[in-house]
Amino acid sequence: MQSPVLDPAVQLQGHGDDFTDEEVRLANRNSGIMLEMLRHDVTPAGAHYLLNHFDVPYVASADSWSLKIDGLVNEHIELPFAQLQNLPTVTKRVTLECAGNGRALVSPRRQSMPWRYEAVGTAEWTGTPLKHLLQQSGIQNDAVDVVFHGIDKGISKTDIHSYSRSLKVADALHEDVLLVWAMNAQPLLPQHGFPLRLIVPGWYGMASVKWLNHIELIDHPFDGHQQVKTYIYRKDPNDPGTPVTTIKVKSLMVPPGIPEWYSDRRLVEPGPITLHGKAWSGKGTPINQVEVCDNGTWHSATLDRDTGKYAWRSWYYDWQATPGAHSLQCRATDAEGNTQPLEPVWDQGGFGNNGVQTVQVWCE
Ligand SMILES: Nc1nc2c(c(=O)[nH]1)N[C@H]1C(S)=C(S)[C@@H](COP(=O)(O)O)O[C@H]1N2
Ligand SMILES: [Mo]
Repeated sequence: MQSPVLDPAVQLQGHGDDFTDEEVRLANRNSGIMLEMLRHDVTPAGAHYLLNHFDVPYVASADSWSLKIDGLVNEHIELPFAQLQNLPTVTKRVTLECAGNGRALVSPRRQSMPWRYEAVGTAEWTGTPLKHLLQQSGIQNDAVDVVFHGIDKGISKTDIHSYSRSLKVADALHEDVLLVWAMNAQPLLPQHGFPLRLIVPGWYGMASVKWLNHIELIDHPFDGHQQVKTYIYRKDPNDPGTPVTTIKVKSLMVPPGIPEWYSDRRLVEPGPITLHGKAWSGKGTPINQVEVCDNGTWHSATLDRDTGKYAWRSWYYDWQATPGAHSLQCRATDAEGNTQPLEPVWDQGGFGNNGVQTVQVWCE
Protein backbone atom coordinates (compact mmCIF):
# COMPACT_ATOMS: atom_id res chain seq x y z
CA MET A 1 0.00 0.00 0.00
CA GLN A 2 1.33 3.39 -1.01
CA SER A 3 1.83 5.78 1.94
CA PRO A 4 -1.16 8.11 2.07
CA VAL A 5 1.18 10.71 3.54
CA LEU A 6 3.39 10.72 0.45
CA ASP A 7 0.67 10.30 -2.16
CA PRO A 8 0.18 13.69 -3.90
CA ALA A 9 -3.32 12.75 -5.01
CA VAL A 10 -4.34 12.19 -1.39
CA GLN A 11 -2.54 15.36 -0.33
CA LEU A 12 -4.49 17.48 -2.77
CA GLN A 13 -7.90 16.18 -1.78
CA GLY A 14 -9.85 18.75 0.18
CA HIS A 15 -11.27 17.86 3.58
CA GLY A 16 -14.73 17.98 2.04
CA ASP A 17 -16.01 20.60 4.45
CA ASP A 18 -17.49 23.97 3.69
CA PHE A 19 -16.00 26.53 6.03
CA THR A 20 -17.42 29.98 5.36
CA ASP A 21 -15.38 33.06 4.60
CA GLU A 22 -16.46 34.41 8.00
CA GLU A 23 -15.12 31.32 9.74
CA VAL A 24 -11.80 31.68 7.92
CA ARG A 25 -11.65 35.34 9.01
CA LEU A 26 -12.27 34.35 12.63
CA ALA A 27 -9.66 31.59 12.40
CA ASN A 28 -7.08 34.08 11.15
CA ARG A 29 -7.63 36.35 14.16
CA ASN A 30 -8.08 33.77 16.87
CA SER A 31 -5.13 31.45 16.92
CA GLY A 32 -4.91 28.06 18.57
CA ILE A 33 -1.93 26.40 20.21
CA MET A 34 0.26 24.37 17.86
CA LEU A 35 -0.25 20.83 19.16
CA GLU A 36 3.51 20.16 19.30
CA MET A 37 3.66 23.00 21.89
CA LEU A 38 1.79 20.68 24.27
CA ARG A 39 5.28 19.44 25.19
CA HIS A 40 5.74 22.69 27.20
CA ASP A 41 4.30 22.60 30.72
CA VAL A 42 3.95 26.38 30.52
CA THR A 43 2.87 27.64 27.10
CA PRO A 44 5.04 30.52 25.86
CA ALA A 45 2.77 33.59 25.80
CA GLY A 46 3.06 33.96 22.03
CA ALA A 47 1.90 30.37 21.53
CA HIS A 48 -1.06 30.49 23.93
CA TYR A 49 -4.43 30.23 22.24
CA LEU A 50 -6.33 33.44 21.69
CA LEU A 51 -10.01 34.28 21.50
CA ASN A 52 -11.20 37.84 21.06
CA HIS A 53 -14.78 38.64 20.16
CA PHE A 54 -14.08 42.19 19.06
CA ASP A 55 -11.06 44.45 18.43
CA VAL A 56 -8.07 44.39 20.75
CA PRO A 57 -8.28 47.77 22.54
CA TYR A 58 -5.31 50.09 22.15
CA VAL A 59 -3.95 50.77 25.62
CA ALA A 60 -0.72 52.74 25.26
CA SER A 61 0.31 52.49 28.89
CA ALA A 62 -1.03 51.13 32.16
CA ASP A 63 -0.43 54.51 33.86
CA SER A 64 -3.88 55.84 33.16
CA TRP A 65 -5.68 52.51 33.86
CA SER A 66 -7.81 52.10 36.94
CA LEU A 67 -10.24 49.52 38.29
CA LYS A 68 -13.60 50.69 39.59
CA ILE A 69 -15.72 48.59 41.98
CA ASP A 70 -19.24 49.87 42.46
CA GLY A 71 -22.90 48.93 42.75
CA LEU A 72 -23.97 47.05 45.88
CA VAL A 73 -20.83 47.59 47.92
CA ASN A 74 -20.44 49.71 51.05
CA GLU A 75 -17.53 51.59 49.61
CA HIS A 76 -17.12 52.37 45.93
CA ILE A 77 -13.46 52.14 45.08
CA GLU A 78 -11.39 53.23 42.15
CA LEU A 79 -7.88 51.86 42.25
CA PRO A 80 -5.14 53.15 39.95
CA PHE A 81 -3.28 50.28 38.25
CA ALA A 82 -0.07 51.06 40.16
CA GLN A 83 -1.88 50.58 43.49
CA LEU A 84 -3.31 47.26 42.41
CA GLN A 85 0.18 45.96 41.96
CA ASN A 86 0.98 46.85 45.58
CA LEU A 87 -1.66 44.42 46.82
CA PRO A 88 -0.66 40.90 47.95
CA THR A 89 0.62 39.14 44.83
CA VAL A 90 0.31 35.49 43.88
CA THR A 91 1.22 33.45 40.80
CA LYS A 92 -0.88 30.49 39.72
CA ARG A 93 -0.34 28.05 36.88
CA VAL A 94 -3.71 27.78 35.16
CA THR A 95 -4.89 25.90 32.08
CA LEU A 96 -7.43 27.89 30.08
CA GLU A 97 -9.60 26.34 27.42
CA CYS A 98 -12.16 28.03 25.19
CA ALA A 99 -15.68 26.67 25.66
CA GLY A 100 -15.96 26.43 21.87
CA ASN A 101 -12.91 24.18 21.56
CA GLY A 102 -13.82 21.22 19.35
CA ARG A 103 -16.74 23.05 17.71
CA ALA A 104 -15.54 22.22 14.18
CA LEU A 105 -15.66 18.52 15.07
CA VAL A 106 -19.38 18.34 15.83
CA SER A 107 -21.87 18.02 13.05
CA PRO A 108 -23.82 20.02 12.18
CA ARG A 109 -21.68 22.79 13.62
CA ARG A 110 -22.56 26.34 14.60
CA GLN A 111 -20.85 28.79 12.27
CA SER A 112 -18.51 30.54 14.63
CA MET A 113 -14.83 30.23 15.50
CA PRO A 114 -14.07 26.78 13.98
CA TRP A 115 -11.80 25.34 16.65
CA ARG A 116 -10.66 21.76 16.25
CA TYR A 117 -8.44 20.81 19.24
CA GLU A 118 -6.21 23.84 19.73
CA ALA A 119 -8.05 26.31 21.97
CA VAL A 120 -6.10 25.53 25.12
CA GLY A 121 -2.97 26.74 26.88
CA THR A 122 -1.35 26.99 30.28
CA ALA A 123 0.29 30.08 31.71
CA GLU A 124 1.63 31.37 34.99
CA TRP A 125 -0.73 34.18 35.85
CA THR A 126 0.35 36.81 38.38
CA GLY A 127 -2.04 39.10 40.16
CA THR A 128 -3.99 39.63 43.36
CA PRO A 129 -6.90 37.60 44.74
CA LEU A 130 -10.18 39.32 43.85
CA LYS A 131 -11.63 38.22 47.18
CA HIS A 132 -9.61 40.72 49.24
CA LEU A 133 -10.70 43.68 47.16
CA LEU A 134 -14.35 42.63 47.23
CA GLN A 135 -14.21 42.17 50.99
CA GLN A 136 -12.51 45.53 51.37
CA SER A 137 -15.29 47.26 49.45
CA GLY A 138 -17.92 45.42 51.53
CA ILE A 139 -20.49 43.37 49.62
CA GLN A 140 -24.07 44.25 50.52
CA ASN A 141 -26.54 41.49 51.41
CA ASP A 142 -28.75 41.95 48.38
CA ALA A 143 -25.89 41.50 45.90
CA VAL A 144 -26.50 38.49 43.62
CA ASP A 145 -24.05 38.81 40.74
CA VAL A 146 -20.61 40.33 40.30
CA VAL A 147 -20.30 41.70 36.77
CA PHE A 148 -16.91 42.10 35.10
CA HIS A 149 -16.81 44.64 32.30
CA GLY A 150 -14.10 44.66 29.65
CA ILE A 151 -13.59 47.83 27.60
CA ASP A 152 -13.80 46.04 24.24
CA LYS A 153 -17.06 46.65 22.46
CA GLY A 154 -18.88 45.21 19.46
CA ILE A 155 -22.07 43.79 18.07
CA SER A 156 -23.52 40.28 18.19
CA LYS A 157 -26.79 39.79 16.33
CA THR A 158 -28.28 43.24 17.01
CA ASP A 159 -26.86 43.78 20.50
CA ILE A 160 -24.23 46.51 20.83
CA HIS A 161 -22.34 45.71 24.01
CA SER A 162 -19.02 45.64 25.80
CA TYR A 163 -17.65 42.19 26.66
CA SER A 164 -19.08 41.60 30.12
CA ARG A 165 -19.61 38.45 32.13
CA SER A 166 -20.76 37.76 35.66
CA LEU A 167 -20.11 35.31 38.46
CA LYS A 168 -22.38 34.53 41.41
CA VAL A 169 -21.10 36.29 44.54
CA ALA A 170 -19.90 33.00 46.05
CA ASP A 171 -17.97 32.09 42.88
CA ALA A 172 -16.40 35.57 42.71
CA LEU A 173 -15.28 35.20 46.33
CA HIS A 174 -13.48 31.93 45.58
CA GLU A 175 -9.92 32.38 46.82
CA ASP A 176 -8.38 31.29 43.51
CA VAL A 177 -10.03 33.96 41.34
CA LEU A 178 -7.39 36.51 40.40
CA LEU A 179 -7.06 40.01 39.02
CA VAL A 180 -4.07 39.50 36.77
CA TRP A 181 -1.47 41.81 35.25
CA ALA A 182 1.27 39.38 34.22
CA MET A 183 1.45 36.23 32.12
CA ASN A 184 4.59 34.10 32.38
CA ALA A 185 6.29 36.91 34.38
CA GLN A 186 5.76 39.54 31.66
CA PRO A 187 3.09 42.26 31.45
CA LEU A 188 0.02 40.92 29.65
CA LEU A 189 0.31 41.11 25.87
CA PRO A 190 -2.26 43.47 24.30
CA GLN A 191 -4.25 40.53 22.91
CA HIS A 192 -4.35 38.76 26.30
CA GLY A 193 -5.89 41.71 28.12
CA PHE A 194 -3.23 44.36 28.84
CA PRO A 195 -3.08 45.78 31.41
CA LEU A 196 -5.59 43.88 33.58
CA ARG A 197 -7.77 40.81 33.29
CA LEU A 198 -9.64 38.32 35.39
CA ILE A 199 -8.56 34.69 35.63
CA VAL A 200 -11.19 32.25 36.87
CA PRO A 201 -9.29 28.96 37.31
CA GLY A 202 -11.16 25.80 36.41
CA TRP A 203 -13.74 27.61 34.25
CA TYR A 204 -13.87 27.76 30.49
CA GLY A 205 -12.11 30.85 29.14
CA MET A 206 -15.17 33.08 28.62
CA ALA A 207 -15.27 33.83 32.36
CA SER A 208 -11.76 35.32 32.38
CA VAL A 209 -12.65 38.84 31.22
CA LYS A 210 -9.81 40.79 29.58
CA TRP A 211 -9.21 44.58 29.57
CA LEU A 212 -11.06 44.72 32.86
CA ASN A 213 -11.70 48.19 34.30
CA HIS A 214 -15.04 47.88 36.06
CA ILE A 215 -16.60 45.44 38.52
CA GLU A 216 -20.24 45.98 39.37
CA LEU A 217 -22.34 44.24 42.02
CA ILE A 218 -26.01 43.90 41.14
CA ASP A 219 -29.15 42.56 42.83
CA HIS A 220 -30.32 40.30 39.96
CA PRO A 221 -28.82 37.72 37.62
CA PHE A 222 -26.82 39.58 34.97
CA ASP A 223 -28.54 39.46 31.58
CA GLY A 224 -25.80 40.80 29.28
CA HIS A 225 -25.35 39.32 25.81
CA GLN A 226 -22.28 37.22 26.62
CA GLN A 227 -24.06 35.86 29.70
CA VAL A 228 -27.49 34.87 28.42
CA LYS A 229 -27.42 34.86 24.60
CA THR A 230 -24.43 32.56 24.29
CA TYR A 231 -22.34 30.20 26.43
CA ILE A 232 -25.44 28.11 27.09
CA TYR A 233 -25.51 24.36 26.43
CA ARG A 234 -28.55 23.73 24.24
CA LYS A 235 -29.92 20.76 22.32
CA ASP A 236 -32.29 22.86 20.18
CA PRO A 237 -33.06 26.58 19.73
CA ASN A 238 -36.01 26.49 22.15
CA ASP A 239 -34.14 24.62 24.86
CA PRO A 240 -33.65 27.07 27.79
CA GLY A 241 -30.39 25.20 28.31
CA THR A 242 -27.81 25.32 31.07
CA PRO A 243 -24.99 27.86 31.39
CA VAL A 244 -21.47 26.85 30.38
CA THR A 245 -19.27 27.03 33.49
CA THR A 246 -16.35 24.76 34.42
CA ILE A 247 -14.02 22.85 32.09
CA LYS A 248 -14.81 19.21 31.27
CA VAL A 249 -12.14 16.51 31.48
CA LYS A 250 -9.99 16.35 28.35
CA SER A 251 -6.65 15.20 26.99
CA LEU A 252 -4.60 15.83 23.89
CA MET A 253 -1.49 14.25 22.41
CA VAL A 254 1.36 15.73 20.45
CA PRO A 255 0.94 14.25 16.97
CA PRO A 256 3.95 11.94 16.54
CA GLY A 257 6.38 11.79 13.63
CA ILE A 258 6.57 14.36 10.85
CA PRO A 259 3.65 16.05 9.11
CA GLU A 260 2.74 16.33 5.48
CA TRP A 261 2.53 20.13 5.63
CA TYR A 262 -0.87 20.70 4.04
CA SER A 263 -2.90 17.82 5.47
CA ASP A 264 -0.92 17.28 8.71
CA ARG A 265 -1.09 13.54 8.02
CA ARG A 266 1.72 11.99 10.06
CA LEU A 267 4.60 9.76 9.03
CA VAL A 268 6.56 7.69 11.57
CA GLU A 269 9.26 5.05 11.35
CA PRO A 270 8.69 1.57 12.85
CA GLY A 271 10.03 1.10 16.38
CA PRO A 272 9.63 2.61 19.84
CA ILE A 273 8.07 6.09 19.98
CA THR A 274 7.12 7.88 23.17
CA LEU A 275 3.77 9.61 22.79
CA HIS A 276 3.38 12.76 24.88
CA GLY A 277 0.38 14.80 25.84
CA LYS A 278 -1.50 16.76 28.45
CA ALA A 279 -4.69 16.09 30.39
CA TRP A 280 -6.83 18.47 32.45
CA SER A 281 -10.21 18.93 34.06
CA GLY A 282 -12.17 21.81 35.60
CA LYS A 283 -12.82 22.95 39.19
CA GLY A 284 -9.28 21.88 40.17
CA THR A 285 -10.30 18.22 39.85
CA PRO A 286 -7.17 16.05 39.53
CA ILE A 287 -6.58 13.71 36.59
CA ASN A 288 -6.66 10.07 37.64
CA GLN A 289 -5.93 8.26 34.44
CA VAL A 290 -4.97 8.67 30.79
CA GLU A 291 -5.32 5.86 28.27
CA VAL A 292 -3.96 5.63 24.75
CA CYS A 293 -5.63 3.68 21.98
CA ASP A 294 -3.84 2.21 18.94
CA ASN A 295 -6.27 0.85 16.35
CA GLY A 296 -8.96 0.06 18.90
CA THR A 297 -6.88 -1.32 21.80
CA TRP A 298 -6.57 0.81 24.94
CA HIS A 299 -3.43 0.98 27.11
CA SER A 300 -2.64 2.90 30.29
CA ALA A 301 -0.39 5.92 29.89
CA THR A 302 1.94 7.14 32.66
CA LEU A 303 1.08 10.40 34.42
CA ASP A 304 3.88 12.84 35.14
CA ARG A 305 3.99 14.91 38.32
CA ASP A 306 1.20 17.30 39.21
CA THR A 307 2.28 20.92 38.65
CA GLY A 308 -0.67 22.77 40.12
CA LYS A 309 -4.31 22.39 41.07
CA TYR A 310 -5.52 24.11 37.90
CA ALA A 311 -2.69 23.11 35.55
CA TRP A 312 -2.80 20.36 32.98
CA ARG A 313 -0.88 17.17 33.73
CA SER A 314 1.75 15.69 31.41
CA TRP A 315 1.44 12.07 30.38
CA TYR A 316 3.44 9.75 28.16
CA TYR A 317 3.11 6.31 26.64
CA ASP A 318 5.84 4.15 25.11
CA TRP A 319 4.37 3.07 21.84
CA GLN A 320 5.73 0.46 19.42
CA ALA A 321 5.03 1.70 15.91
CA THR A 322 4.47 -1.14 13.42
CA PRO A 323 4.20 -0.71 9.64
CA GLY A 324 0.83 0.40 8.32
CA ALA A 325 -1.97 2.75 9.28
CA HIS A 326 -2.63 3.67 12.90
CA SER A 327 -5.47 5.53 14.45
CA LEU A 328 -4.16 6.90 17.76
CA GLN A 329 -6.42 8.29 20.47
CA CYS A 330 -6.12 9.41 24.08
CA ARG A 331 -8.70 9.59 26.82
CA ALA A 332 -8.53 11.09 30.31
CA THR A 333 -10.55 10.32 33.44
CA ASP A 334 -10.68 12.71 36.38
CA ALA A 335 -10.95 12.08 40.12
CA GLU A 336 -14.72 12.53 40.00
CA GLY A 337 -14.90 9.62 37.55
CA ASN A 338 -15.70 11.78 34.49
CA THR A 339 -14.29 10.32 31.28
CA GLN A 340 -14.04 11.76 27.79
CA PRO A 341 -16.67 10.42 25.38
CA LEU A 342 -15.39 8.54 22.31
CA GLU A 343 -17.75 10.53 20.11
CA PRO A 344 -18.37 14.27 20.56
CA VAL A 345 -21.53 15.07 22.47
CA TRP A 346 -23.47 17.38 20.17
CA ASP A 347 -24.32 20.87 21.36
CA GLN A 348 -26.05 23.62 19.38
CA GLY A 349 -23.31 26.17 19.97
CA GLY A 350 -20.58 23.55 19.76
CA PHE A 351 -19.69 24.13 23.43
CA GLY A 352 -17.85 21.77 25.74
CA ASN A 353 -16.84 19.17 23.17
CA ASN A 354 -14.43 16.97 25.12
CA GLY A 355 -14.60 14.01 22.72
CA VAL A 356 -11.35 12.10 22.28
CA GLN A 357 -8.74 13.29 19.79
CA THR A 358 -7.86 11.02 16.90
CA VAL A 359 -4.52 11.24 15.12
CA GLN A 360 -4.03 9.29 11.89
CA VAL A 361 -0.48 8.04 11.55
CA TRP A 362 1.19 6.14 8.74
CA CYS A 363 4.21 4.01 9.71
CA GLU A 364 6.84 2.84 7.22
N1 LIG B 1 -12.86 41.50 27.30
C1 LIG B 1 -12.86 40.26 26.77
N2 LIG B 1 -12.54 39.23 27.55
C2 LIG B 1 -12.52 37.99 27.06
C3 LIG B 1 -12.88 37.72 25.71
C4 LIG B 1 -13.22 38.82 24.91
O1 LIG B 1 -13.52 38.70 23.70
N3 LIG B 1 -13.20 40.09 25.46
N4 LIG B 1 -12.91 36.42 25.26
C5 LIG B 1 -13.09 35.40 26.28
C6 LIG B 1 -12.95 34.04 25.79
S1 LIG B 1 -14.28 33.39 24.98
C7 LIG B 1 -11.85 33.29 26.06
S2 LIG B 1 -11.78 31.66 25.59
C8 LIG B 1 -10.69 33.85 26.78
C9 LIG B 1 -9.43 33.69 25.95
O2 LIG B 1 -8.32 34.20 26.64
P1 LIG B 1 -6.94 34.32 25.87
O3 LIG B 1 -7.21 34.95 24.53
O4 LIG B 1 -6.05 35.14 26.74
O5 LIG B 1 -6.43 32.91 25.69
O6 LIG B 1 -10.86 35.25 27.05
C10 LIG B 1 -12.16 35.61 27.46
N5 LIG B 1 -12.16 36.98 27.88
MO1 LIG C 1 -13.80 31.18 24.51
